[in-house]
Amino acid sequence: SSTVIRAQAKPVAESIDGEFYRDVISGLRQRQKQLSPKYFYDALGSHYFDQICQLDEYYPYRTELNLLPDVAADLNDYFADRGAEGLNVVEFGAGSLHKIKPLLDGVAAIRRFTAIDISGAHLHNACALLAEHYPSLEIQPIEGDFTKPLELAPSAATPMGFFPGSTIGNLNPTSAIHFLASARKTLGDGSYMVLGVDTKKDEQVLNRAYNDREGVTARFNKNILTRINRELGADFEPDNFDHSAWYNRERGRVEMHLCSRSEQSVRLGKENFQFRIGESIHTENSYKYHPEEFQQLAAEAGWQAEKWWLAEDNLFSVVLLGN
Ligand code: AVI
Repeated sequence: SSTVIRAQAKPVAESIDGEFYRDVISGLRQRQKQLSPKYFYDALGSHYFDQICQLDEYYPYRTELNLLPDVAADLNDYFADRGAEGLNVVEFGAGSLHKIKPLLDGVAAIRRFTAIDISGAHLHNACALLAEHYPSLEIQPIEGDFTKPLELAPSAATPMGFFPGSTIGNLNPTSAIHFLASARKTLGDGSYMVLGVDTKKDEQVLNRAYNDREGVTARFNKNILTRINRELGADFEPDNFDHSAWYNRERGRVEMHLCSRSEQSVRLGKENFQFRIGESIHTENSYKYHPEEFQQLAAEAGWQAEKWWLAEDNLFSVVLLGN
């Protein structure tokens, strides 16, 4: 049977003096109020995100998933004669582990799988399910914030980072460079990284993807307020905020906001935060990149683009980086 190595159970930041609290307070004190999108992913938020991935309008998930078998076939050839010790795939922000399957099915060199995610319960369930289907794979779940450096369990296998879904787009370009540099440190010299990168495209396609007709993205967005109420004791009325998302062409990103429907005051700890009608909390950016733009960004973090895959109509891209 498969080996599940060292499950780390570290609560993320739920206490009143913890990181979550400090981040929320400092975000709400800004002139443009903001919250980090990493806090979307509690159990319910992860569930909403899985629902988003099934929406017609949300092209990134299925487009990347359809591209991954081709990626896997090419990676299989690429790694066929590079090192007998095989590959340790390290997935950053592993979520539901749907994306790793095409790689596990198609790349013979993969021996080990290290899955890092902030949502512990979700991660451990997903790893247990994966272990049933891949009995000879070594699986290591790590509960934690993938944007911070971490230590991999010692292994002779060559590390290959995996960061699908265009999650890199949720970091601003400077943070994306920091993340890629920190991932390079975690993975080490002579390592690789496979990333999903969403492309710049028709604005209507982008706007539809973040404004679905069923309102799932709106629920996903507002859930961050429900989470702050539950875990930090705030008194947000989530229905007193409107979901708003649009493509900002100048910045090359889709922005998500929560806009106050009325003049209102929200209490958190000892502070009251005032909202004007229409005033927003900026909850997420989703940057879109031309391949050349992304290649340049990766180079600043010490990575070279070895291979690119583009989906039909250039709707989404996958890149293999090496160092
Ligand atoms: C996880 N991430 C890549 C998604 C995105 O498209 O930026 C999160 C998301 N936000 C709204 N819909 C999906």
